[in-house]
Amino acid sequence: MSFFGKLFGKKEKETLDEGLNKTKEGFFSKITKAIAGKSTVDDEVLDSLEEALVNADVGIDTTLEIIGRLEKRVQQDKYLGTSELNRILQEEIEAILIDAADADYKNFEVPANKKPYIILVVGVNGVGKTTTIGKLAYNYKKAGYNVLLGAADTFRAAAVDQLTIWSERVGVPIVKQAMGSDPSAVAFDTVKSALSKGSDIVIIDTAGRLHNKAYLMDELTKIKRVIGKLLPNAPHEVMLVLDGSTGQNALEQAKHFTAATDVNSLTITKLDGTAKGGVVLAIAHQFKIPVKFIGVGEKIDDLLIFDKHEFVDSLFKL
Ligand SMILES: Nc1nc2c(ncn2[C@@H]2O[C@H](COP(=O)(O)OP(=O)(O)OP(=O)(O)O)[C@@H](O)[C@H]2O)c(=O)[nH]1
Ligand SMILES: [Mg+2]
Repeated sequence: MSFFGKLFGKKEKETLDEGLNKTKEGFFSKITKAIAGKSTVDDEVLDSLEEALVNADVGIDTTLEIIGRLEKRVQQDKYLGTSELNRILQEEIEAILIDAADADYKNFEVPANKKPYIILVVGVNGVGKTTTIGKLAYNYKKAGYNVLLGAADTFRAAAVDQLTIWSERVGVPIVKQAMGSDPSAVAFDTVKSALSKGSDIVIIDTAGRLHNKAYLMDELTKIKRVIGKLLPNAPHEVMLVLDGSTGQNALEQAKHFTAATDVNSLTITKLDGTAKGGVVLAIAHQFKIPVKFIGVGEKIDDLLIFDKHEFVDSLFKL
């Protein structure tokens, strides 16, 4: 049973199925080849499966965990047939993932006792931060929240324009300043405005590209400190956005970012149009931080809650 049950509706499921098409094709042809012509799950099948998973961008650590769990199941049931392998593989993959239900809220909801709820969106350039913010604003507004956007990516003029377009499209207010102004000052203004307006949710965009990596991390630390001065315990959520189409690079980025700054939620974008979606399994397994959302397209309703059951189910659905 899916945790989200009816909340993960027919339309969302179709969007997910469609978004994962390329990954599904790659994943399946590899797994099918690994077990072709075999009737029982022996060492040879497990070896081929291991290779198939690694080649499907699942990553070595996660693949070894999955194979280890399959080996145990095979030991329990010596005559386990390859026909049951798909189902067992699904079960074992699902068991090791961390999803939105492991976060402190589910669906497009935020905790009622944290108002305004501040989300700081971080990640390297081009991963889909601004687009994800537009989609989040749309979904949170639809769920009945008053949303306020903060354009703290002041590094490029186009960044403020891009977020402004999203704010108009969704119909939510935005706080911005001139290009080149201090990102922390924009974040401060945004939170202050949210407090006086009584906004429910604040989503702050940040620059992905600064002069260098140390500067970027310093900037994020400063933004967090400034927000925290206005509102204790804020930002409540620091969301790291990762580009799923970069496969193992996304995993590496997640490692570096989470080591340098306190991230407490993950969003993986661009899963449509890539065969590297297997990396979601690696990310959702290897980090204690929940994957909350996935991006499966450029349109406003192409952001989905990451529900591990639905994800694995779609991945294995032919
Ligand atoms: N296909 C697809 N494209 C996406 C998705 N999410 C974002 N994009 C596209 O990726 C490109 C970069 O997205 P942005 O939102 O501008 O990325 P960003 O992280 O804000 O980039 P910077 O502001 O330069 O740091 C845009 O062309 C988006 O339309 C997705 O889920 N699927
Ligand atoms: Mg941006």
